Amino acid sequence: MTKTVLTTCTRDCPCSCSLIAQVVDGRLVHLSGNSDHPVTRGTVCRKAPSFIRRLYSPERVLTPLRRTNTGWQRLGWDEALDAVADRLQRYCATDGSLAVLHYQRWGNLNALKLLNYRFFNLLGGATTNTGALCNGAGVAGQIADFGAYQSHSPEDILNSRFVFLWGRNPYTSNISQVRFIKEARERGARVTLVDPIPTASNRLSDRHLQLRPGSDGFLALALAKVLLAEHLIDRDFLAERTQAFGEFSRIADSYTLEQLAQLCDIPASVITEVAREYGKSRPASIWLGGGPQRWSHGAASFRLIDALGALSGNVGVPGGGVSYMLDPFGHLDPSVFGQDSAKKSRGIPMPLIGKGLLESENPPIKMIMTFGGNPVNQSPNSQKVKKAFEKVDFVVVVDQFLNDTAEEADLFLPATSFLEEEGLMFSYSHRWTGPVNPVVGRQGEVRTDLEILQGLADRLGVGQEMNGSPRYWLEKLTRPLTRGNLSIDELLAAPQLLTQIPAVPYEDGVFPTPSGRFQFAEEVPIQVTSDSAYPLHFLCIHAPTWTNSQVPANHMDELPEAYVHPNTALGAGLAHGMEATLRSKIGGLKVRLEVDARQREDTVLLYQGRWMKAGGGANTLTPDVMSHQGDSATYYETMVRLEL
Ligand SMILES: Nc1nc2c(c(=O)[nH]1)N[C@H]1C(S)=C(S)[C@@H](COP(=O)(O)OP(=O)(O)OC[C@H]3O[C@@H](n4cnc5c(=O)[nH]c(N)nc54)[C@H](O)[C@@H]3O)O[C@H]1N2
Ligand SMILES: Nc1nc2c(c(=O)[nH]1)N[C@H]1C(S)=C(S)[C@@H](COP(=O)(O)OP(=O)(O)OC[C@H]3O[C@@H](n4cnc5c(=O)[nH]c(N)nc54)[C@H](O)[C@@H]3O)O[C@H]1N2
Ligand code: SF4
Ligand SMILES: [Mo]
Repeated sequence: MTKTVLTTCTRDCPCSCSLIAQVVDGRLVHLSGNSDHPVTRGTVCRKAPSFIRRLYSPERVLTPLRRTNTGWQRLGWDEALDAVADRLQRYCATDGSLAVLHYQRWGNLNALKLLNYRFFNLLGGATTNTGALCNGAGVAGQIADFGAYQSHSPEDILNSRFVFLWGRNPYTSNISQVRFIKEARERGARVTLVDPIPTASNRLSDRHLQLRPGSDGFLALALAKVLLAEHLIDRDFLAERTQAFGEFSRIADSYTLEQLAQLCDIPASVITEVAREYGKSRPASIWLGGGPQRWSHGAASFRLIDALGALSGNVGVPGGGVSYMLDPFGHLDPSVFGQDSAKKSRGIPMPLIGKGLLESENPPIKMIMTFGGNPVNQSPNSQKVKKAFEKVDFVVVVDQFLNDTAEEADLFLPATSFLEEEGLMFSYSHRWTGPVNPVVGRQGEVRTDLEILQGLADRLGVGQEMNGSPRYWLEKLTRPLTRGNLSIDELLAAPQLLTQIPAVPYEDGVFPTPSGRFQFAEEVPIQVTSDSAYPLHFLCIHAPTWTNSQVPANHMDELPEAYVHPNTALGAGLAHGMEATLRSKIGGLKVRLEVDARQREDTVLLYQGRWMKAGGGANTLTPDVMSHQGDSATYYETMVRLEL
């Protein structure tokens, strides 16, 4: 028997694609895009077949496991939950609830996962992971300027005459935007890509500014200098809607165009040409990706880019804007997270989690429970994180696969995939919700995060407070929406437009900053990163064919490829296809060289995510440094050298 089920992809991905699953005799055979969806419009990415392979993978864990001296041993759910509840009770009684670290990430963005916070709050308040691995610096920069972080609706790009794709590669990480960009170009929009590496998005662009990594702020300032010099600015907007324009102009005056051109490694003549095009095409939009903000000075770079929007008056207008992302959970009821029950709270910033764990005291962390993340692999300075996890008394990993973090676990609890559970999705790039429906029956004995925590809550005397079906909790979470024009039935039946999110932010010209105006940056705390012992920028970016550390089996045991310019290989006495070592000041990683004449000579490109236990581990090279603003990881600031 064949049936189709409508669901929504829950991957940590801006698209939140509406999907149609084809099921034959109870087995998922195909995932396709839902062509009725107004934004994702039938797209589905090339990763989708791997979702099916992961669902049925022989490597997937289907029962709880306990580590013993002789390896992993299966155990029943009752025994597993008794063991976890016993430990939770013990540490809470002797050391206090802060001795437990609840490590939550977003391998599955289903809104129900927010209930995980409720459980740990009911215990009295656990230590949580704070800060960001992903977007914190960029968000901090946008909040400083606009008072919030909001994004234009993806389809609004059709109104643009000029588009910057700035450190953003929709082909890898926002595939549903590709069609809109193509259509915008058909309507005459010109597209400029700003990225230190050549990406598939070169195909979407008329021009590629292959700047020095990390120098985006200088490029933005150079563009601003031309806009100012050539009066390509919106004087009314600047006078009525902005703050600190004078200070910003003085920053621009303090550099020559030639100095800035050298700092970002783009010729002044090209900068002038691009600035003229941006300044003269109205409306013009800037679409930011994560790359320019995974640096210590990431927030400052974003602020200087935001300034271009304000200078040219491309803020609050259709087809304009400086768009990064939306807050996916901003419209839900936070009281459901149960913060009131927590008597204590403490955070360990994710970029420094190894250090934070090793130095934790009063009380030290005795137990960790991880959900939806692979911190040993994905945090900077992985080896330090691994050592820190080893020192913790009791580690419980809730996941689907025995990844690098599971290597450090005492107990492993097998989680459902999004294809086996109910829920609701909120996107971080568009305004549509999406229902998550179980597409097939569950494999083995896997349970949802919610069911696991309900089982623990029962054992710890707070069962009443966690009880309830997915629908019950979704209804509570979405109360701010359902009080308006949407019912829970509608939300669970089909994608719904959240009309409270504006398609064009700041259209009224009012900004939620202290002054109510757009706030220009008043200083430029940016520098070019360099290190004579480690002369190459290590761009360990997101892979086109997998998400973060969810690497398909056929790529797992391959040596990671490092893409370098031929002269870079030659300089190290190496050639295409050879094995080599990348060395940073904290570690080494074996790679296979891919020589590519399109790369910059000062850059190594490597797709991150492969597991340390399979010979990968980009983050064995990335130091644990936190951004100046936004408590974010600074992966791309890492410098390396190439060795035989
Ligand atoms: N296929 C795939 N899709 C994904 C993911 C994945 O791992 N794989 N991850 C998901 C996640 S967690 C996220 S956060 C999102 C978004 O993830 P993003 O980080 O926004 O990903 P990209 O759009 O690839 O943009 C990163 C781009 O920034 C460039 N870059 C690096 N350093 C700099 C710099 O200094 N300046 C400039 N201008 N550019 C720079 C990189 O070369 C790269 O092309 O993608 C999601 N989607
Ligand atoms: N070097 C380098 N490192 C990076 C980045 C980079 O660009 N370069 N990017 C950073 C970014 S942007 C991000 S967002 C982080 C991502 O880092 P993480 O958030 O740790 O992401 P993943 O490695 O994808 O881990 C997600 C895990 O969730 C599991 N999972 C999926 N669904 C469920 C579920 O329903 N329940 C439970 N319990 N588990 C589930 C998956 O099996 C997987 O192991 O990494 C960061 N790390
Ligand atoms: S593009 Fe993103 S949301 Fe769409 S199917 Fe792929 S991973 Fe899922
Ligand atoms: Mo991310």
